[in-house]
Amino acid sequence: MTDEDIIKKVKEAIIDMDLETAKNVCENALNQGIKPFDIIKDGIGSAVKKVGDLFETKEYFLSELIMAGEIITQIMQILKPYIKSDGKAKAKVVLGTAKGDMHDIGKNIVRNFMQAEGFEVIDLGVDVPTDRFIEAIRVEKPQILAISVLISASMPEVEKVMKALNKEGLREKVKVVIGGAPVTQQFVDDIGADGYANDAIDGINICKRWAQE
Ligand code: B12
Repeated sequence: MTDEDIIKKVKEAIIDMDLETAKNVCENALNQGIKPFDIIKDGIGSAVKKVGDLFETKEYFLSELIMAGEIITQIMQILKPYIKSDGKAKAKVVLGTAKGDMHDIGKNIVRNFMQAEGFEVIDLGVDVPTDRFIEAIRVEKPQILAISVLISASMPEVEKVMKALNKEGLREKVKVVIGGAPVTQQFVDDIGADGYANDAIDGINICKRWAQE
């Protein structure tokens, strides 16, 4: 089977909610030498887009979103050991999902990649209110703040964090990168953050650049 065929099978297994096949195909993909991020981007990424579309058109329901989330979490456990670092120590990052938002699969992928790249990551979890972000920045003194947001309703919460950083005099102390499906470069510019990441690798490349500055 070609790499493309096998990645297509990962995608189909997630859309079909077939956990066992998804796990088996992922293992085959890794054995065949396919890079974990290609599985994440072209397999998982395009599957979740389809699952999201089916949810919007009411062909799938919340139970399918939950199941897709569970399958992806389990696939990530298989991929994690294959995500390798170049070993150089990087910067400290405070990471969290915006208030009101419980999505954490993308955030956890970002965390795994960052840790593999030698970043020290303080993961505040999901549904993180502004105060907790601010407190963590005061206490941990990270060089980077990374926020994930998946639902549009929580996007204003990210803006609140930016306003609080300014108000508390912390804005100059951290670079801020935002990622997640509804985020755009325009949104990042509008709220005055520093970086927009389309996917985890994009985000990590931005952070690596900042760490070297
Ligand atoms: C799985 C899923 C769930 C699971 C989440 C499980 C979990 N533990 O995370 C559950 C079932 C809990 C769920 C719940 C809901 N969900 Co939901 N969910 C999804 C789904 C299908 C996949 C999301 C996912 O995990 N993607 C896989 C990861 C790998 O992709 P990702 O998150 O985009 O992350 C990548 C990049 O964006 C980036 N990235 C992400 N964050 C960050 C951060 C930084 C700093 C960086 C650098 C990069 C980065 O890197 C990642 C890897 O490359 C999406 C569909 C979609 N198109 O996204 C809907 C979706 C996000 N959900 C949606 C909705 C509406 C809901 C609910 C409101 C449904 C309901 N009626 O209850 C609730 C919300 C609950 C809440 N308060 O948060 C909508 C949001 C619409 C919107 N724009 O507001 C979507 C888009 C579905 C849709 N098309 O309608 N959901």
